[in-house]
Amino acid sequence: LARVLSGIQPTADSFHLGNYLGAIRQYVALQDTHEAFFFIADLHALTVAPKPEELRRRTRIAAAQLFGAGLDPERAAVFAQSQVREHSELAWYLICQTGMGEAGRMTQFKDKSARYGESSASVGLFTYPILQAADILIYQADQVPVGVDQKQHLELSRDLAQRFNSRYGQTFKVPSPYILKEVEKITDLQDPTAKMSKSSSSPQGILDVLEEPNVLRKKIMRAVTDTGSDVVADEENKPGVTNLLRILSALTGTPIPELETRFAGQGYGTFKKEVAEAVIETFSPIRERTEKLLADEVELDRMLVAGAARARKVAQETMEQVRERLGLLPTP
Ligand code: AQP
Repeated sequence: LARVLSGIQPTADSFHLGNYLGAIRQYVALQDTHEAFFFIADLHALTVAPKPEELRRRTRIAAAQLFGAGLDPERAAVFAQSQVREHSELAWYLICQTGMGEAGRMTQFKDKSARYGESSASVGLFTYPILQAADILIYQADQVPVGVDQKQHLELSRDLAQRFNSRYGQTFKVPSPYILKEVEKITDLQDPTAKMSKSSSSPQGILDVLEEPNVLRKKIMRAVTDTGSDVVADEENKPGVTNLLRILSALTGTPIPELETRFAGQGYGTFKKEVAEAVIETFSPIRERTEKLLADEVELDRMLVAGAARARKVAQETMEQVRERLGLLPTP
């Protein structure tokens, strides 16, 4: 079986529709066809120094949402990144293989550090893509399901794998991104050219998986469209309508041209109502299951520890080879 691996940050109290359509839904589908590893990226979350209690709470909420969305602990190894310590170890080895210029070209660092001011952004935020490369390479992953915002980081992972292999001998599989074009970038409801994002979208611009149906409905009804009234996909002139069409199409499996025909001459109101119902229908069962899972923290933690134990076996195998290749002495 080919291997699939991906991670998601616990940087908010809920995942959003972009995370769900761009990533989580693919995780659930791929667990049936691949050997699957999915983790909550708590080490990545540390780059912005969250409060310890908040990080712990959000890590559990994130895990409960992944299981709530349909990940099955029997089929997929689901764990917190910090529970497999080898991720951090490999990150150091890869940091030593990465050029300063190469790391400096990562656009997400530029965007995120601009928010904090470049000199107060942590070094961890700068080296983040290299830790991400370690996350992927340590499992010898074939494919990495992500949104398009992660494409550049995936390129770096591929470069680092190839460089390591040519310097030290074949060690890592070179991973490929798994990006579904139709949902690669779900945009902000209020700013439909920007990506929907946990940390930069306004509350009105983001649809949270754990949000109450009424709130979801209101946000969608107030989503920015444009002055016309035609429900047609037109990225350039109607980015808001196009985003909503993509969402409805992805959630219902109806092709966009069919939706355009169905809503012809009906204006935005009817269309938005249907989008809202589709989102609510998808999120409600996930929310209910998430709440149930969160009610038993002991069991939730146990599920993650079991997932980590499975993942760690694979990670340790890779690391033994890596240490030997680098010229490090055997560990006790
Ligand atoms: N708007 C989006 N459309 C499609 N995919 C998206 N992803 C994120 N936003 C969208 C994908 O979700 C996965 C998990 O993302 P992450 O938690 O690692 O962080 P991110 O990509 O940086 O997402 P956010 O919401 O913007 O979080 P913050 O604000 O914490 O950085 C990834 O596969 C991502 O591509």
